[in-house]
Amino acid sequence: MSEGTPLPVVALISGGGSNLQALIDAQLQGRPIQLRAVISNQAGAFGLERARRHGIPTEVLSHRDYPDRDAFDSDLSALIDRHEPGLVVLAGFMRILTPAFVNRYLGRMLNIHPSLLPKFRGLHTHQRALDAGEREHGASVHFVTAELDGGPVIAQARVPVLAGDDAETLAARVLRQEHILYPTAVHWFARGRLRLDTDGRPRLDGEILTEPRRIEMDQGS
Ligand code: NHR
Ligand code: GAR
Repeated sequence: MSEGTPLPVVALISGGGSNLQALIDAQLQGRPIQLRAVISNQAGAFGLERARRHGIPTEVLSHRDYPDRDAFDSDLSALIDRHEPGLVVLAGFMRILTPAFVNRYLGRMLNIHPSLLPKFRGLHTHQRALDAGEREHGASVHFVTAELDGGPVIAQARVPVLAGDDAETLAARVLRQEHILYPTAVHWFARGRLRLDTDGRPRLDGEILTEPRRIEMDQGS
């Protein structure tokens, strides 16, 4: 069953789109979100195919067609705004966004990042966690700010690092958690339970989140 007026959402992707799929599934299960469009900077992204299968409008905007980030981001925001989203979700989106772009969507743009922030901002997080000898790793959902992967963290899911792991096995374990974590945080936002305060702090159910909410599902191993 649906739960009130759905929140219009635009998703930005670059790749496989399994996190997008988790959000599509949440919508199909009656979560109060409506994916209005999926925009990819990569024409071949499999996530575009996932969107098409569900009748969600898709757009490709290749950063290679632009002289600089400002020009790309300016067209990207024009594309997004056409769909009048209440929330923009980065779901495996691989382009750093300019401060002007980020500030336009401040408080209404989320990212899922494959590490336990503030550890391992940026790329290649799984290999870096292994190289650092971490025994625990995971994923974080945060509000996007101009500081790369530095915005306030809302929720995290942890996984163990197991003997014999390589970046691929570890990434797969993290990804399974992401598919629970992201729809959960998006649902909070859609229900008005989650917001970014004017002072830059995230609030959940009226309470300031002094540390990320932990949500881990059962892990077979
Ligand atoms: N933009 C801002 N301003 N702030 C954030 O927190 C952002 C962001 C854009 C993307 C996702 C992030 C991640 O979860 C994200 C968060 C891309 C890069 C990167 O280095 C780093 C972090 C993230 C996304 N991108 C290269 C670039 O030059 C290109 C890499 C590639 O194309 O493979 O843009 O990890
Ligand atoms: C996910 O692990 C996501 O956290 C990560 O890429 C994967 C995308 O998978 N995001 C980044 O690394 C952003 N730089 P998906 O396309 O199957 O959702």
